[in-house]
Amino acid sequence: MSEVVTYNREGAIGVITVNYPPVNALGHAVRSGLVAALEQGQHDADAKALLLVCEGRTFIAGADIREFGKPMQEPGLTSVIDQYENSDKPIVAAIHGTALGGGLETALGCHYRVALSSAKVGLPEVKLGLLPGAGGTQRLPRLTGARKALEMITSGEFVSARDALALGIVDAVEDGSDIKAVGLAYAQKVADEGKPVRRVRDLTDKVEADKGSEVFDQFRAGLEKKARGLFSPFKCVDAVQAAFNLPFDEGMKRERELFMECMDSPHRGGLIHSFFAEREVSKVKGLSKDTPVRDVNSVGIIGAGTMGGGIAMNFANVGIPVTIVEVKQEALDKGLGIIRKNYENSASKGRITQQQVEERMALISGSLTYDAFRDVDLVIEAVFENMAIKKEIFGKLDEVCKPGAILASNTSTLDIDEIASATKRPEDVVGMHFFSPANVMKLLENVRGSKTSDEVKATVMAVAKKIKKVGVLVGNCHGFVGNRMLHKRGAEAMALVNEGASPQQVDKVLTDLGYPMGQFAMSDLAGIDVGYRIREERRNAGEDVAPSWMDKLVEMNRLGQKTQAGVYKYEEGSRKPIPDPDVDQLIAEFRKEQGITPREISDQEILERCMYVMINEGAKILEEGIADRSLDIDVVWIYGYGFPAYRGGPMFWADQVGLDTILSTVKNFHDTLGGQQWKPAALLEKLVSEGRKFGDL
Ligand code: 3H9
Repeated sequence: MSEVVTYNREGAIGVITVNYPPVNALGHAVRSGLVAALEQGQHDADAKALLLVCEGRTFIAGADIREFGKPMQEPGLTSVIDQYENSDKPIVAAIHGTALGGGLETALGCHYRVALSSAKVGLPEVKLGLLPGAGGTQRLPRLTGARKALEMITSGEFVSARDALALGIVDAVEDGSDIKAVGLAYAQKVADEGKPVRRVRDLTDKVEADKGSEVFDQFRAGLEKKARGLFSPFKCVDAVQAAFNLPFDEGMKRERELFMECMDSPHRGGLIHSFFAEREVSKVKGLSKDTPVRDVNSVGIIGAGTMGGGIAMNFANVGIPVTIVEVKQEALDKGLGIIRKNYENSASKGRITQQQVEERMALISGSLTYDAFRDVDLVIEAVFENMAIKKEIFGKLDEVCKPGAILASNTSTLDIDEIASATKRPEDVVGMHFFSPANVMKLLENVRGSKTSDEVKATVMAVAKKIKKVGVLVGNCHGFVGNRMLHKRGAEAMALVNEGASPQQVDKVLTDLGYPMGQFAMSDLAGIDVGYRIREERRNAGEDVAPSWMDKLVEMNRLGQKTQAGVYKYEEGSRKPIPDPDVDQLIAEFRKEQGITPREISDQEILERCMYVMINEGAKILEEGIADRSLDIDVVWIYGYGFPAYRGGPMFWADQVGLDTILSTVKNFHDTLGGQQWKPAALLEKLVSEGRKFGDL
């Protein structure tokens, strides 16, 4: 028998135990082990009932995702589950941790389910671009009815053991931590009471009740908005509906067909890449599990603006006290007031309780003096982008903070080494670049300076995890990974409009690709005065900065969403960008002034110029070692800029387009448009000449 699944008997109960770390995924060894162990149990005359239980941190967390795309080795999961369901002896699944995907499907093939109260269950396949492909779409609705099954399967969200009990997914919930003892006791009860084998496939009452229901069309309509651009959520609805329209075996066949359609869709590859990339980014080159990590039990923040306030909330949310320092009481009061308002908003939507609002606010204090930072473990500076001010601040922090405190800057572009040079402890200085709104966006771009110690790097990565962000460690350069690429895209988008495209045409190409918003809608959200101020500063410093039609908008006090007009106009209380003929007029006049004759620009040219300029820059970023792996860049873009996860991130997307296609187009733009941004990255040329991809690095 396989080592990963064992059979033994305890009294009258035959115990099948899965032990396949880290998450007992249903790889080939587990599937064949499950079949062999079941056979033993069936032949064990002294076993009155069987128990399926897992070792380690969790019940089976799903199919082994690493096997997807490779030839399937028998037995398939559906056949394994059929054999369990058809067992003559009743089988109890004992659930701890998370029973997910194929794991929950296996449990649904058993005849009874008992769970620890800490456990969760779910069918998250949709998050990988799939649908439950081993009976989940046919068995779950037979227990829960259509609506709840659709909710769980189209969202992929987990439900708690107690909710699962209420929904009929599990039969009993027990407190405690010893899942084997809980499972044995339940199986013993089943044996003692002579309970029958109860097959979910045979349950009919919920199916009859929801046959012909309108709920399927309601879900499809809802998904048109929620799941824009996605493929598998719609297939999930089709598969669940089959449970209500077809007999069980035919429903299973339909599920399989739809599952294979999802398997073949490009979204599956992108989402699975994103799943693993999100986990890989925490494994940083040069750091190991043995790298010491400092305790961070208290945090200081400089600046109570939007960024500082959002950052503070992350720490308060996980119980870490925060002190915010501002220059003026008024600014401090305003910042603290906004934090409270944000929490109150969450409470009014039922996301947190009023008591949690008070608990979190109690963890956030304000001060007007740096003395408040004497004992904190980490300080994050979040003032506006000005090197002289940042250096002054870090000089002061160096004097005040205790030895070993980490001094971080939330700068989005500036040189971490220069900031660190204002201190006598550059090894403790690091960038922690949060994305706005900082309490919502999942990315934390941690920036290593040339002298940042390994301990500090490891600590800021651990802090990211603690505050439930995805931390990516990157090198130091202007704009780091995310903004360096974004700036190239922004310049190209501007150039396209100068040459003849409209802002809405550029934005539509980007939203069609799957971005939540285009370049110009994003500028309006951030405020177009930000770029204006930077351009003005550079002009004042004597730099030759090209004029821009955006400058004219700022001079007309069209600053973006905050003034209800920028590149687009906005209706009161709405964030929906509305194209504005006045802006088209202004752009037309600007072109005339500049002597530009506008031309028709195709969507394909917009896509290539906006995306390939980023890919070329991404290749330079890899070449320079600013990002260690292309997946680091992918994760930055998915979690910091809303790049569609189903496309796997920009570098993964580039691999799918084909690096040879991208290189020849980049060369063409270099010849026709010119500019450093189109100089092909040496790495791109090398990869093409070797027939390799970014993902092979
Ligand atoms: C499915 O079931 C299809 C079926 O319907 C039909 C089939 C015919 N496979 O997240 P963590 C690895 S689709 C392989 O850091 P946590 C993960 O990469 C599947 N590996 O831990 C990581 O490896 P490493 C449906 C997997 O405690 C390690 O385990 N199931 C799988 O924060 C620890 O993971 C899902 O979609 C897997 N299925 O969270 C569940 N899962 O240490 C996906 C994890 O080398 N998994 N790994 O980096 C999860 O949601 C979380 O991993 C879980 C644990 C909640 C389980």
